[in-house]
Amino acid sequence: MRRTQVGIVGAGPAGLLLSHLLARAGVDSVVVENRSRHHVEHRQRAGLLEHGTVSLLRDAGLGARLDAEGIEHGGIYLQFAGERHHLDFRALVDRTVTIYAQTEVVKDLVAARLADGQDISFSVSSTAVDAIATDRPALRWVDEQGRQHEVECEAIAGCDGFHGVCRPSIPAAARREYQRDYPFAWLGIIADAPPSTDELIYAHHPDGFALHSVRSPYVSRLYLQVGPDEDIGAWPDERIWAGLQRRFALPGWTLREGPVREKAITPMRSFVNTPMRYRRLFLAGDAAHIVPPTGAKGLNLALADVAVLGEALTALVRDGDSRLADAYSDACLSRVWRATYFSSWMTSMLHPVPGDDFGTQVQLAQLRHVTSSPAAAAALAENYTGMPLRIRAPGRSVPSTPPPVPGSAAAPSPPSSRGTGPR
Ligand code: RFL
Ligand code: PHB
Repeated sequence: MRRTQVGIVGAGPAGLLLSHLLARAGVDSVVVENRSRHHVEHRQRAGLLEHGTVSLLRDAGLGARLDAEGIEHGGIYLQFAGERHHLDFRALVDRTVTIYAQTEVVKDLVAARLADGQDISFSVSSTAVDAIATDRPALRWVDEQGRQHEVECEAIAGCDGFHGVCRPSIPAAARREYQRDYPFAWLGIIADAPPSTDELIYAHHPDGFALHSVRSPYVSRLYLQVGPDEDIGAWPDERIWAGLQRRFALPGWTLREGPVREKAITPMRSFVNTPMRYRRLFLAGDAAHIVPPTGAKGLNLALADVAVLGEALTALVRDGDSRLADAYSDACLSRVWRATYFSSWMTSMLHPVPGDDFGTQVQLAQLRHVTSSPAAAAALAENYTGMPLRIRAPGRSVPSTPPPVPGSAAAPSPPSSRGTGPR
């Protein structure tokens, strides 16, 4: 039987970065993925990297294209009651975020792994994990040509997303799930239209939430709140643009339209599985937790998990030291719950629920608070730009300077109101 040190299920951002970090520390891994390389490299998802995620990728030698093509943003706009307000993250917490699509992170990771000689098995089927309670768990799959494979591992990393096979393979009595579903969904489009804004616009409107994000100087990413069971067939492009135009409308500002290249509806859910480990099976990323996309935390959490897991597995399988592996779940869950709280708070503040007039007034009061109080704005900025990683990637040190304390010398200036739109 073939052997490896770490069997990795899933070649999404979590699985690929884990394999990369382990290789840099001299640890051998096998990666299996049930979709094609083209599919994982072109699946439209996240687009926003926290400050610490950018440092992590750079420190792992993955910064070249990110530095050349990533678009640094120093704040966001919050729009409500017919006005657009700017939150200046640089002034508030001395932090920025970077727009760099998940598709590009995955392309960079696949290229780096293949250049390194890593074997990634794409388009597999019948993935299964076995003997996870022992020191020699096994990973099985059937390749594209129908051949069966089995690899004996020292540990298995379940990086196979929310619908993967790893989490359900943990005995029900050994784990607990926490879940909240939201009564709405996001309809997202990619449009060949130059962005109409220099920074992201989160808009609260009586018709529902809308978000204007960007992908490049020529491509916009836009989202619109729809009902939870909405059919994409009921949303021809003209209806989507009309909805976006209404929700973003401001005097003197125009939303540029263009051909819609892709559209899809995403349900909104918060989900956490605890603990994130069962014996020699470690869960990371969406396999362990899901956040609604409003705070842009999912991809960042997935990469933060594997930064911790890379160190823990290196110590376990290379040095025979289980202390970091034992600390892995708790170390990740404190960040996970923090991001779960923040993304559920952002989601609740920005999505009006039809018929809930009381709730809408509370949302508007919260929005007025975060756009007028430097303390409230700094709390949003601190969470949005991301908590410091405070971990070491294998072989390298990730610097982590905490953001300034509001009221200190580097204190934030009050958020500015810009009723007329972006600079
Ligand atoms: P992934 O990306 O789902 O990768 C898991 C991989 O495992 C494979 N797989 C299997 N392979 C082998 N055998 C099996 N049995 C398998 N079952 C599954 C899958 O094919 C897949 O390739 O999980 P990972 O690596 O944990 O990464 C998580 C992120 O993808 C996710 O959290 C983000 O995309 C969430 N998200 C956002 N996160 C951010 O940080 N910032 C954002 O701006 C942001 N925007 C978003 C988002 C997610 C969205 N959608 C569509 C869910 C916007 C949207 C619309
Ligand atoms: C995106 O660019 O896809 C994006 C940005 C910010 C979010 C969610 C998604 O909060």
